[in-house]
Amino acid sequence: MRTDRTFTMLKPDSVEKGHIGAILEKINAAGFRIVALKETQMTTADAQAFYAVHNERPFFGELVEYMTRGPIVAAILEKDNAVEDFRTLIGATNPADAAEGTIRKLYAASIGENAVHGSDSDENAAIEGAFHFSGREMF
Ligand code: IDP
Ligand code: MG
Repeated sequence: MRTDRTFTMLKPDSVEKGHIGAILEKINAAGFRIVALKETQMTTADAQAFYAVHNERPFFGELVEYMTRGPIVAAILEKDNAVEDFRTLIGATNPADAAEGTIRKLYAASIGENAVHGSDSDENAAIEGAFHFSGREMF
């Protein structure tokens, strides 16, 4: 299992607010190389599958609604210790708890609309990257 890749999505709120460029710049400045990148929109079935681990949670319906309401930017990122370092860069799930300078502190509105996704393990990074990208889209 490789440890130098993670997967991210700039969620619909980030795209709506025009934050794609600013967030990609933060990612770049933190030393991540972009392996794959695209703007796309998830269907309801896509979001239900992507977040299946949360399907018993009370916020699941709201999460699927949010993640499908507009386009996202999906990306695979490469750096040593990618998963952990990217979670540090984005900050806590709830922006109220996120450290100063983190992407969620800067750009997230709430625990629900929190600007970005970051994989939580090397295994999930590989699964989530493959969910959005074919091998021909990874460089
Ligand atoms: P993470 O994105 O920091 O890994 P998870 O617990 O995996 O956080 O939750 C996935 C996503 O579900 C969050 O990023 C957020 O968009 C949403 N979410 C998590 N907790 C809540 C909540 O309490 N209310 C509404 N939405 C939530
Ligand atoms: Mg998570």
